[in-house]
Amino acid sequence: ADPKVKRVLISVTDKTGVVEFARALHDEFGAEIISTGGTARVIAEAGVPVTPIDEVTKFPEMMDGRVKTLHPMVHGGLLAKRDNAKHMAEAAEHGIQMIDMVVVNLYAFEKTVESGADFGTCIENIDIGGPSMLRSAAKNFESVTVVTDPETYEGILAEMRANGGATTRETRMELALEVFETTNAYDGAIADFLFDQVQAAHPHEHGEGCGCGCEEGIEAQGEFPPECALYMQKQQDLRYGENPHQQAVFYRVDEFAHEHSLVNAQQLNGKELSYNNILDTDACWSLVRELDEPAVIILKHQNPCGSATAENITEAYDKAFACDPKSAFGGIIAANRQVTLEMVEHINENKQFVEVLIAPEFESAALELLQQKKNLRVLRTGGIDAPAAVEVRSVDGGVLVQDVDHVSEDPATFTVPTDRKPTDAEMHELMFAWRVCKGVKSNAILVSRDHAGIGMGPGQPNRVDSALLACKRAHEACERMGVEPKGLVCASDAFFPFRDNVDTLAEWGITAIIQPGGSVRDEESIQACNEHGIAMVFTGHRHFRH
Ligand code: 93A
Repeated sequence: ADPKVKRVLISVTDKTGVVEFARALHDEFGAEIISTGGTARVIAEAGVPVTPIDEVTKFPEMMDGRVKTLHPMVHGGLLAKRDNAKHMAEAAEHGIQMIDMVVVNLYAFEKTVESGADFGTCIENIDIGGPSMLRSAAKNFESVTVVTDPETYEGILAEMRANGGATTRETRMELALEVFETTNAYDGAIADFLFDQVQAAHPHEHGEGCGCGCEEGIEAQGEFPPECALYMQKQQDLRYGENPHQQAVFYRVDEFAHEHSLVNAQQLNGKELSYNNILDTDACWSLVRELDEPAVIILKHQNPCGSATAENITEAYDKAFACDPKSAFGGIIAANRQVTLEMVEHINENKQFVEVLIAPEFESAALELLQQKKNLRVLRTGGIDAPAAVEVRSVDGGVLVQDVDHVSEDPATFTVPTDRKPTDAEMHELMFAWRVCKGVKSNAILVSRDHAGIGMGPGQPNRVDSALLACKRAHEACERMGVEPKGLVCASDAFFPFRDNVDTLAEWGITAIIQPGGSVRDEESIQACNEHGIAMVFTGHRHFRH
């Protein structure tokens, strides 16, 4: 038969409903109530008879309450197996009486941490005795009922009333499970807290992979992931994948698509899109949509090797092409305005071999000229809405879903930590570089001049290498264009961990820098800028692209 609840130990921080519970246990079931300091006081004041814990342990609560219930009189009474003669004989020998029910909730550790309490207070609020009792009772759920949530008091009383003053085994086992879930979460919170403290004691470069959890401080916005069945419909069988020995298919997902998505673009000319065409066109189209002024992006292998904004789309194309004509060969072109005949004529004059040209619209004469090249894939999106809200990538055995990365930060929130502030012209240029840099693979450095991304340093695992590449390309571009390498500004997708990036950029004549900031060694980079007379802007946002 289920053991009747005759002796109950109550020790709670959250005292909600505890008096009523204790009264019912005493009045209706004749249970003896044992309790610790504060809890005993509350119960006694309400007129319910209660045995103070020190009468049971024959020890006073000591060390500011750190040791109250940690005693064999308590734990023996909880852990002894009632059907084990040896256990019961040992209990009898030492005068240990059985405890049939434990009612415990823990020191509010998490609340204490959240309240911003000092370190010592947080430590003091690590409950040791409480979890110990919970665990002892839960382990011995065959005989002991363990209650840790005031919300369950009523239900437990009801069950005892219906079950001759005992709980059922099923309930005790469920309660035991609840206990280990609770103590598991509780220990997790303590470990998180100490982890932060240990990390704080060892300054390090915060950033991706630093492992300190600083990344987790960023809250996801709104409902996420969006309600989505991920229903995929085959859009197109592809001839092959990234390489000819790989098979591939292109699927559409209606939930992700909108009117002007790549997946809905109308192909007006050219061969079938290949796997790599689709990938690169997507990157190119996504990036050109970030720019408000007439803009052209020329992209190769996921990176914008040409990027520019201008008064009109033809001029934007000319400037984008001039960034790096060699890399532009075999690239993708995306325009954020109607493609003009003039622009197509310029593409032809440059003898630029183009894989895909994507734009919202095409002048009819422009299209006619394009259609003379039967291989050139021409995609018309019909408009230029904001890109889709979510992005999905596959990993081994799963998929990753995230919000699409937009440059949505408000420039009014940017700060300038350097002695020299950027001039208006520099600030304008920096904003262009910042937007385009988002589309460059990390570590990304983009050097721009006159609203053209003339130097790109993509994908290097070492930011100084990215910076060097970008500067070198920018200088080559200036030489080709026959202009002085002046008025060069630079954007970095993530912060500078050391001042060497600034020193490198200074050597190549960069006058202004835009970057997120947030390194523990920001001061060194600021110092370097001040030495070189560089103006630097912190955006507080980073734009990794992996
Ligand atoms: O400081 S403790 O870790 N040491 C103990 O021996 C002990 N026994 C119970 N904390 C201990 N408790 C906790 O005290 C309980 O988990 C409960 O949260 C709290 C109730 O204290 P009081 O009855 O004095 O309000």
